[in-house]
Amino acid sequence: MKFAQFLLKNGSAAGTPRLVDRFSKFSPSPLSMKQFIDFGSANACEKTSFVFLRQELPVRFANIMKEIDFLPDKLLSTPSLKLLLSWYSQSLMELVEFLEEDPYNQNVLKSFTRQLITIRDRHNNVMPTMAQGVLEYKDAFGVDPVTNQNVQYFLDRFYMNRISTRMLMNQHTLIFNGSVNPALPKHIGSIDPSCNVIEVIQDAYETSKLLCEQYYLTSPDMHITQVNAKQPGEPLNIVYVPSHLYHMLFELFKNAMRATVETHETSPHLPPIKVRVSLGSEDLTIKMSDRGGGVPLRKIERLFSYMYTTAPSPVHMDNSRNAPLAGFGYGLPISRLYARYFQGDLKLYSMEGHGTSAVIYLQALSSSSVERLPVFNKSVLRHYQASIEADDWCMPSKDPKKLGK
Ligand code: P4A
Repeated sequence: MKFAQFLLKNGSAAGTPRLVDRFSKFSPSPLSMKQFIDFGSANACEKTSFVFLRQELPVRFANIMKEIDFLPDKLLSTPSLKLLLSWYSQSLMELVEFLEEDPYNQNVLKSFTRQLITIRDRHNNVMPTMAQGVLEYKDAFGVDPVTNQNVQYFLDRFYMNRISTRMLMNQHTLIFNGSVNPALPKHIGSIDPSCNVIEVIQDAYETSKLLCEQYYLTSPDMHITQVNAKQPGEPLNIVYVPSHLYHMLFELFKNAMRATVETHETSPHLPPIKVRVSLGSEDLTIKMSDRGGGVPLRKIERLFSYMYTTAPSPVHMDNSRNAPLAGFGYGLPISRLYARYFQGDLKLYSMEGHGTSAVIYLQALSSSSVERLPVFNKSVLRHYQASIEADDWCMPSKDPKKLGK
């Protein structure tokens, strides 16, 4: 009987604390776009990828499991969080079994790839399950600024970890399991070495427009302008994961359309959504501006808050196709994580009364596109153990008029 099977028979989580301790002592190793591409190029070596992943995936899983442990007990004890933890324990155990296996044995490589698919599928529902846990916590204990801040800190790290482990598993299974995708022969797994940004923008716009028309029976036009400061006149291409870029743009288009349609309900004309793309020597920047009335500064942070945006609940919706255009869920915070994952960012600039500009910053150079990963260490601990201190900024006085009397 194998080690992991032994542990399993003794209850799903038994024994994993030791594995978590052992592997969380290592820091995750961020990969660059170049390294991702090398794993999948002509000299693609399944053995090298296997040897890397059988260590790196346990390290990434263990690092985040260590952090899950520091969540408030009231959240950890929900059925949702227990289920979620059992997935992580199970996957960690299954992965470490491969540390004893022979990388030169083809059958080992085959079964590793199959195992990665099993693990990826097991974790498919992590987001709705975590959201359910947060919802239960919120319903029972309410939201206060400190809890909101801690949940935000944790979930940004947790979901970034998830984006990264799925990226690793996807790359390995796409490159070594299948043949080349005949529709996308140049792709390296999920990476497009010459991702045409304008095409992805048009794609995301069209899909969002369809949803918008289904729901509102109308939709705003889009105007694109582009500047290639590096090579004037050339198309705007970068090395990127098109599905990540699509995810961000689709989210931003849904928001822009919703705001535009809802603030111009009575007007026959909808102001177009303006998208400007520019490629400089460091950044590729996409700015999407709408005239949807904007959001006051006070409420901008909330649009990125997991706690404030967790509503009851896409999980229980009969048909997710009937979902209104945006409005709940983790669209914006997750989109920002996708942007940050390869050292970019996503920001909102709003002018209340006028409209909103959303800006996506991406690294223009593949040498600068390196994974941005959370690591468990002492300064994380400090963060979770921080007590509630008195705020070091004054509160506005309740009634200034009374001061003079
Ligand atoms: N004005 N501007 C935006 C929204 C409003 C906006 C909005 C009322 C608020 C919430 C929402 C969708 C739209 C925008 C573009 C953005 C973000 C917000 O990228 O015009 O769903 C949660």
